[in-house]
Amino acid sequence: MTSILVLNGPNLNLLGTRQPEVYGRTTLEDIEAMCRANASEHCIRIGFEQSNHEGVLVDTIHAARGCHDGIILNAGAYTHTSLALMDALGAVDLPAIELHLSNVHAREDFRHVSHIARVCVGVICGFGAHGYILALDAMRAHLARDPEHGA
Ligand code: CA2
Repeated sequence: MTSILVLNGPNLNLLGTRQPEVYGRTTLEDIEAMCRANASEHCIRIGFEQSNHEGVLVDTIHAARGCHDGIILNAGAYTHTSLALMDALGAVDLPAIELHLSNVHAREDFRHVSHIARVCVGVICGFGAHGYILALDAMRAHLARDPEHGA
């Protein structure tokens, strides 16, 4: 059965509690429930994880090899700073999608830079919590096209 890791970076555990005008009122637990419902509808498995620590995110990406067929990563602010996450994604040879709740291109200049995008098959941003469902749909479609990782 196809399995997708949904990995969330720093501060995303605070979703729904602060800055609702930017990130909405949906909590990360709500998003996990939405992702699990979508996965079961499409008969796939998901892993759903969050860490505030760059090294833990690197370890989690490494551990995805052999367990998951693709990675959806909202790396939070590490998107804009982390060469370690870029290297980890490049090393595991799993298709990855970069995801953001907000439209990072409509925000501060430093959010326009992504070190992760170059090792991702695509980027989804600006659709709030629904972006997670868009990313799951996009990853399923991508895996279905790829005979090495297909269902
Ligand atoms: O839009 C996104 O999903 C981001 O990845 C969110 C990151 C930000 O650094 C990226 O540029 C874009 C920040 C996550 C912070 O989440 C909070 C949630 C509630 C309250 C405060 C922060």
